[in-house]
Amino acid sequence: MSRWTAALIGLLGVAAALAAGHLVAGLVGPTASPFLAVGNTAIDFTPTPLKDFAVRTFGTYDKLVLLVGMAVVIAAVAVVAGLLSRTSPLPGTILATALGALGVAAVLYRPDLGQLAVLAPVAAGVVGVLVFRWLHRAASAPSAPGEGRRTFLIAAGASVLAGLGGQFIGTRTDVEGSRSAVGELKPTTPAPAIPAGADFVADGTPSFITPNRDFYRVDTALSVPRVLAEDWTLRVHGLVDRELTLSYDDLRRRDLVERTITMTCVSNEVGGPYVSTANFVGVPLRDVLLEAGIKQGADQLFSTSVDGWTAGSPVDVVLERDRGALIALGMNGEPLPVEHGFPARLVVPGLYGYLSATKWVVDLELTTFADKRGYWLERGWGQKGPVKVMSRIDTPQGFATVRGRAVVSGVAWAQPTGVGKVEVRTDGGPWRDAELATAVNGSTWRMWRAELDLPAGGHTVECRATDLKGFTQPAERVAPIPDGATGWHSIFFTIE
Ligand SMILES: Nc1nc2c(c(=O)[nH]1)N[C@H]1C(S)=C(S)[C@@H](COP(=O)(O)O)O[C@H]1N2
Ligand SMILES: [Mo]
Repeated sequence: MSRWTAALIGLLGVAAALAAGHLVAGLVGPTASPFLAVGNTAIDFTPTPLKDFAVRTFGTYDKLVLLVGMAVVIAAVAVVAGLLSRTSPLPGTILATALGALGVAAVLYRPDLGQLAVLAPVAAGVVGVLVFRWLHRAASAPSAPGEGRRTFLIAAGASVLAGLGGQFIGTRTDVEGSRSAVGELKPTTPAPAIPAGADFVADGTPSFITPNRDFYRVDTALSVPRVLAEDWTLRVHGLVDRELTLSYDDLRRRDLVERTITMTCVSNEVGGPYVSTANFVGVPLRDVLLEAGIKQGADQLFSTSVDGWTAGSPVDVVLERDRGALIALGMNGEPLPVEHGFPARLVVPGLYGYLSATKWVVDLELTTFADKRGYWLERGWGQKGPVKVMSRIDTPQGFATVRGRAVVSGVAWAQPTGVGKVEVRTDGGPWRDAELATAVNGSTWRMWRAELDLPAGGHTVECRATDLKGFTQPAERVAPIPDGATGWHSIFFTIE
């Protein structure tokens, strides 16, 4: 058997295994697909520094990078197994079995998958072994001329069909249909209109409201959970006087409030992009918790998403009357986009998302920090995540060349207090006040601009914000882990 044939047998055997797993997963739970289950489990087991590196480096594409990386590794292993199997099919058989076993382990580890889901990786293992041995036999001892080639084509074609079939069945849940059926979520209390002077878009800041398609996205979900509004419920339990189970209709029939809120990710580096602002529509979280009645001693609101991700928020913070924490159903005039948590998510102004902003939320448990630890707390991030005062230069971009008078502009945030001042300085000189855009509320970012009168040549510009309580963003550069970056953003640019 030639090396090419041997390598191809390895590849086709593994492709058949993954395709069979994907097909069965379409029936028993899409994330049970061995490829996705192993990927999701890999995400959960990835050491925190590597995960932070991935979020930092690849941003929203981190999952695509992981999927492609996994495909490359699996293909390489498949080729090696094929090459080792030139005389005996044993190495390939072992590989297919190992793939199935890895898939079973990954599926059992996933909190969102039932026992039935192991059928998907089991199918992958069995089909992988059978197809591999069948191809091997056809190539090493063909009973008719051309049998090898014919067998290969059948295996490749059937794998493609099975993979596509699994994808089709698995995504047949009509989550977009459910989203459109929700219709308009009309707030009884709309947010005040955004004043005209709230941003400096003409000078290069982002728009005050971030369009949904541009809103940053950070989560551990390799495939976005697809939950129908009509199937969704939220359970409130634990240290409460009465347990509640709320349906989507229960929530949307209440008086909905709309709040303009800036969300921030703790992984955001100084100058980074993980901050966005939206009008969220929902039910005050405080009201729901008070209805359930919180028992003495509960200091943690432990929220769980449908895919098993968890966050622990301080109870005293989510209960603050002025905090404005929401069980959000809508975002910028539409039901939440699926990637941002449809049917429902939490939004707590002034807390980083990792311990408060659970998307696809299905469970709220009142408990204690001593009893339970959320996903990122378990992985080395802080227990309390108040958003730190921060400012960012958006224009000019680093290393840009500017003609004539330079205008520097950007955003600053200090939720829930609000930004009182932004200062800029050039080339290490004295600080001077930037012009602030109209404030919207303390839980949103604030745009700023300053005109610079500088000679031609290279310059460094820095900014720093002060909140309305007088606290100024510190100079000290601190990395995001464990509770958020600090330091002044600084940009080098050239005036022509
Ligand atoms: N279910 C779930 N919710 C989640 C996360 C997650 O990984 N899974 N990530 C959190 C983090 S770290 C942040 S910063 C925000 C980001 O919300 P966005 O993707 O809508 O911007 O969601 C939070 N909610
Ligand atoms: Mo985050």
